[in-house]
Amino acid sequence: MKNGQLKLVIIISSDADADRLMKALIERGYPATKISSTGGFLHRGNATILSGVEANEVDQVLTMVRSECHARSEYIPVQALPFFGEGTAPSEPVEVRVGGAIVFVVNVEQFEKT
Ligand code: 2BA
Repeated sequence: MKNGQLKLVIIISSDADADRLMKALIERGYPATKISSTGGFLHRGNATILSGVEANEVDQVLTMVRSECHARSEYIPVQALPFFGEGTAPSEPVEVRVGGAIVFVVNVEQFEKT
């Protein structure tokens, strides 16, 4: 990385989408690190990808995120949700958005490689 304005792109996505996105990022020469993570709402495994890039590369990274991470709907039994808990009487499943990506772009104050 050069010494321009650096950005850290933080991407939270499903595991399956994250694998494809990692491949796409690396093939195009963007550095990326994948961390296993867990969603607080669904308690499912997901993946967090960190990619430190130049400010003028952020749009290209976001284009790849949009093409690899597609949102869809799933119906989850209400008992599986943390705020209802076990022992809740059965009722209609709840529609929840899964897949897709949550993206934060933050300024990097300092970058060092030792
Ligand atoms: P989870 O917290 O497990 O949330 C999974 C999906 O459940 C969310 O998808 C959303 O569609 C739904 N959901 C979450 N909280 C909800 C609520 N209080 N009521 C109704 N539905 C709710 P996404 O929004 O695409 O988020 C996917 C994952 O991204 C989240 O997994 C979480 O791990 C992360 N995430 C989302 N927003 C975040 C934020 N502001 N800060 C940090 N992590 C975030």
